[in-house]
Amino acid sequence: MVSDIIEKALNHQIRIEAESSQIYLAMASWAEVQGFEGVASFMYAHSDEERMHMLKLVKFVNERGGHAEVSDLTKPPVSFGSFKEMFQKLFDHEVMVSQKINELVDITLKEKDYATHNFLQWYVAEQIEEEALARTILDKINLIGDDKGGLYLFDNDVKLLVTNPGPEVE
Ligand code: OFO
Repeated sequence: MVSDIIEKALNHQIRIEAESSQIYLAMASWAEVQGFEGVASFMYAHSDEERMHMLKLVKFVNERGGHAEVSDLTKPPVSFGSFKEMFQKLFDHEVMVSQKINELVDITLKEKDYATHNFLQWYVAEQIEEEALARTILDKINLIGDDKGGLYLFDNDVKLLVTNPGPEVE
């Protein structure tokens, strides 16, 4: 059984994961409109992943006798300036999420909720990967700068990082 404190903290994380999914969906749409299909596929897939992170938390809260809440969400930006700015935002966002996960882990220790603590280890490992990937991409984009040819090649490259290319709409 989850305590009220843990339930509230997990519900807050559910909201953060849902908002992450929305932000990356907005990035995908913006990239697609700019004609950068590779970046768009990467962002669509990333948005799906965040939804999966959210669902995993929903299931966990409910399985442990709590009630996972679906909350309202903050509207993400419509446009992102440049790819450099967009990937910087993505990196900063992942750093913020890692911090939130760490805070959650801290709460589970204070509450002596070792089951939730154990469950959250998956998120701790996932955040290490997500931050590393975001940093790698940001380093690449910083090297390219505003060079159009470089951006074209980068768009092709980033496709290779996609395991699930996202929605197909005919
Ligand atoms: Fe849910 O891992 Fe990114 O934000």
